[in-house]
Amino acid sequence: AELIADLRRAVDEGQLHLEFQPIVDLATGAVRSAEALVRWRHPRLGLLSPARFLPLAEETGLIVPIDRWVIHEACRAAATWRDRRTEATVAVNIAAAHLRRPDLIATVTAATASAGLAPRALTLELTESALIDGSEAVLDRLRQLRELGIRISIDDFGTGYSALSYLHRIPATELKIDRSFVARLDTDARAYATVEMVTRLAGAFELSVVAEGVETERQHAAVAAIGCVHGQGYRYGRPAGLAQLHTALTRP
Ligand code: G
Ligand code: G
Ligand code: MN
Ligand code: NA
Repeated sequence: AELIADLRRAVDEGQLHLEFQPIVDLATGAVRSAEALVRWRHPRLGLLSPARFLPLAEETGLIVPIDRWVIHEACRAAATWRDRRTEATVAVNIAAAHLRRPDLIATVTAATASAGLAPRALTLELTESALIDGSEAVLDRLRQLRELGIRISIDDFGTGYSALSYLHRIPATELKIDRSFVARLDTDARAYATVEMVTRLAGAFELSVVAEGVETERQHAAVAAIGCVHGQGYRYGRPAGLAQLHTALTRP
């Protein structure tokens, strides 16, 4: 309960910050994008990961102002790195509760405009579960976002209901293969087949595809051999501050 009051203050008092994790082109290693991940430096408890406070934020509705802050901050950050690599995009995670709000469009529009960022440089990561219980209004909102140029990525793909029919309806631009499949690639033929299938599915739907949670050389070789285009994980870089991402972006 006390943590709720603290969290309410956290946004206003500037206790949140972002880390960025690179998303690379598997063939060249070049950084193509970065996922923004929120962190909370609590005055007494120290650095808290999203796992510690996002569930609470979701229960209390505080997730919406937090996500809003993240979107603004991520767009500002992306504007600083677009001088270095003009095509690199930024990805932010959007909570289900936020997706249900009509004002998401206004938030995103304001954030990109005030940062001077092209809408196509922003990706919204949505989980399957957030999309599955999505109403017609949510689908309509996603279509409007797409028309503005915003990219839509389906996060943790394969872990939700995976009703393939919804892929036909959601105007996605990308699938992110959940890291649980990547983690078992070497030892589990079914995990391997899942990564293969999702990669082919992405190809057929003309979607970009990211293998998440690539940690080892073997996993990197496997996802590259399968034909996955992009990778994210400790093999390429951990979530880190903006300065470190700038360095990664200047690597060829
Ligand atoms: O960075 P870390 O592995 O601790 O993140 C854990 C989870 O928190 C991930 O599933 C990620 O999607 C989620 N997350 C991180 N940052 C944000 C954010 O700004 N908004 C929302 N809604 N989720 C986030
Ligand atoms: O659910 P989402 O994909 O948004 O979660 C992103 C989270 O995954 C981040 O919190 C990040 O810390 C974590 N992550 C990123 N790369 C790796 C990895 O290679 N291994 C593991 N175990 N976690 C990772
Ligand atoms: Mn994500
Ligand atoms: Na994910």
